[in-house]
Amino acid sequence: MTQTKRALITGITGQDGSYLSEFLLEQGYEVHGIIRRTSTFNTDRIDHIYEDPHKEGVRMFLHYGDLTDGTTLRRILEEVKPIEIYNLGSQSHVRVSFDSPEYTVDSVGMGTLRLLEAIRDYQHRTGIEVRFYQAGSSEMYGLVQEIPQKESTPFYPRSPYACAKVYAHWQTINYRESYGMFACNGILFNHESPRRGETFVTRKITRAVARIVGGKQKKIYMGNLDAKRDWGYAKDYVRAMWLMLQQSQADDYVISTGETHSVREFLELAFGYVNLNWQDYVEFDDRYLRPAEVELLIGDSTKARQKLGWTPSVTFEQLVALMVDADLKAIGLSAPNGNGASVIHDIATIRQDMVSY
Ligand code: NDP
Ligand code: GDR
Repeated sequence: MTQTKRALITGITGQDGSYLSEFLLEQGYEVHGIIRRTSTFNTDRIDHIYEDPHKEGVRMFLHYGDLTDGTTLRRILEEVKPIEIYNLGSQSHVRVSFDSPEYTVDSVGMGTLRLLEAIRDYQHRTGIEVRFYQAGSSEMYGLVQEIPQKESTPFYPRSPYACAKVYAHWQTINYRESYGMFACNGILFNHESPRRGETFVTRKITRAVARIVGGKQKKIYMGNLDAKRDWGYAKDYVRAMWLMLQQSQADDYVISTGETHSVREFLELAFGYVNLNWQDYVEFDDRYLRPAEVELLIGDSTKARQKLGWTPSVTFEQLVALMVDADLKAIGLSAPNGNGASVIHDIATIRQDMVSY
């Protein structure tokens, strides 16, 4: 009889956590996720895969916990006994990290250390190997040192968030080298989807496009339009996380498309997709600027392509189209043409416009 593979995910309620859960369930895993207690439900992205734990054959379970609470992490580890852990939990907004640096660093940096320590003790006590994935970020490259950025490119983090991710990255390597842990760093460049948080620039734009078409919004206020990012599709990127943990050796990998585009180009495409001119709707607001900006990111994922056999499946143009389509659909409007209709399989929630950044 084959043993059920059990995975534990921190950040399961986020964009990546939800896609990774779907992917692992499809692969036959039992999926356990850590969620934070909130006064209103925050499980929109995973509601469609969650099942009543009283039912027979259920393979997805949620546990209350927090990366700032080491005792609970240890307890969950003992209870779940996972063979793979994906550490996706974090205060993941770069601009917000300037407002809440201590909390960001606690959850992103110290949170990773707490989890690594818990795994080290668990492995030592039980002799069971746990494979660990750390959600590293292209933000760690920060100020441009080399183009394109690859695994060997030096880091120059430019925000509390990025500094904390660099700390988590090096701790992950240290636990691998010091204790022989199977611990991998994914250095993932920006990846987006209809489930992207509404305050990240791509989703802020596609949501605004839909709301402007639907007459619910007149303008969109933005910061630096010159920033360039290497944007991919989140569903492709969670597959890479899993592939890293299936190798015979733990290692670090850049995951990226290898193309870079400015925020302005994203605006042009997204508004152009519904036959609007972005310049008629976009206003500047300096509150969306960052104290220090990351101007240019473009990744070289040759190592992942060669060793993991990973390739992205969605182009920049397709990504913009599928995100606009999903946001139109979410407010009851249809796509402007047939393009991308087949990829509208996502939930996209429209919330009150009380968010900033
Ligand atoms: P999201 O912001 O969508 O999700 C973050 C998740 O972390 C949520 O489930 C959130 O819970 C949870 N979380 C926040 N604080 C804590 C905490 N203190 N303890 C436990 N969980 C917490 O991020 P993404 O899904 O986009 O990203 C996943 C990971 O990958 C993050 O670590 C991010 O920094 C990193 N990353 C993301 C990239 C991207 O382009 N998306 C690129 C590179 C790295 P809640 O729902 O309760 O807020
Ligand atoms: P980023 O993503 O900081 O790259 O971090 P974000 O979408 O927030 O910003 C991308 C670029 O767009 C510029 N920008 C704006 N950004 C936001 N959010 N709102 C605006 O109005 C706006 N106007 C211009 C920004 O200045 C920036 O240059 C994301 C997160 O998911 C991180 O967790 C992850 O690690 C990295 O991607 C890789």
